[in-house]
Amino acid sequence: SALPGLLARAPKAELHMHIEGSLEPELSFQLAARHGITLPYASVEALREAMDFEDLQSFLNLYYACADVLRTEDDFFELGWAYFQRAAADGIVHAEIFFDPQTHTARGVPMGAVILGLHRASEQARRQLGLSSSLILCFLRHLSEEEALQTLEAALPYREFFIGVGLDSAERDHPPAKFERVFAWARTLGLHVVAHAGEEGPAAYVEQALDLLHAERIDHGVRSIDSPALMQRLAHEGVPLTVCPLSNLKLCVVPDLAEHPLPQLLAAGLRVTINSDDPAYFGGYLLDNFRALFDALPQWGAAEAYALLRNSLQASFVAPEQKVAWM
Ligand code: ES4
Ligand code: ZN
Repeated sequence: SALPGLLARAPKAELHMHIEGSLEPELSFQLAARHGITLPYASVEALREAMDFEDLQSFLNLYYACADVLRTEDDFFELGWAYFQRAAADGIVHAEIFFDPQTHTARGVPMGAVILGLHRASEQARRQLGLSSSLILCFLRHLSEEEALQTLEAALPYREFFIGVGLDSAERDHPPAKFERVFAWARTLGLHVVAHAGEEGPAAYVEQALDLLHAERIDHGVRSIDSPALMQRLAHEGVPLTVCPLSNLKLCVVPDLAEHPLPQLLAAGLRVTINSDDPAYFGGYLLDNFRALFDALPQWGAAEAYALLRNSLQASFVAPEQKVAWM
């Protein structure tokens, strides 16, 4: 089925997008030139050709290497502003954006440069594009909980500029249980909590994210399909899943979009949303994800499209009045 044209302009929220994953090769080369950095690729084309991944880790290696060009508050502003312009063009009215401070502070970039640059882009997007947005600070799960605790502490002077914490990076062998204390602390600070789980890791990691971290949304969560009991629980509790179809395809989480578990998740009553994850690396922004998905699923039509859009607004962390105004 073709995606109804109306959908392109319908108001939608994006809830799972890593701002470092929106770094387009052109901007990478511009920033590298600005800072006198030599990238390990000869050209924009050579860097694009390197975006052929076999799993999550092979992607993360390139993603962390490219993030090295982000050095100053202005770099983070430009990164954020480029995303917001693309998001507005896709009809996104609200975005809750992940950032990975540890990727930057480990290289000597100040926490303030990261957060204040992104915040300035967010303010400009609100004023000039009518697009609201919030930041979610993600802990890198391949690092220790001690380092996550230090990161949250370093971000406390900027507490007013982010609304929640998340958990990302290499999932295998880094279960949610490893981060129970730092998530408990975040909750006492009034922060929202989300976590990547069930992308490459098992359904049991989704259960841990719910039971131990008290995650309000699960990022990815596609491996929940392996556990009928968990599927029932997610449907019953109305836990949103932020699913990223092109990401799953590019990282070989699914062999083909036609075999994506999304139709089963939606049919089982789960509150699923569609998101772009790392759009500069995975072949497209939010509408590209919708288009690719609907092209691959002939059984889906306008009813499914609107359910997914409604879920995105409903699963956001904005005030209930704002949700009503959008719908
Ligand atoms: C990520 Cl696709 C994905 N999975 C886990 N962590 C990530 N960080 C950026 N993209
Ligand atoms: Zn992600």
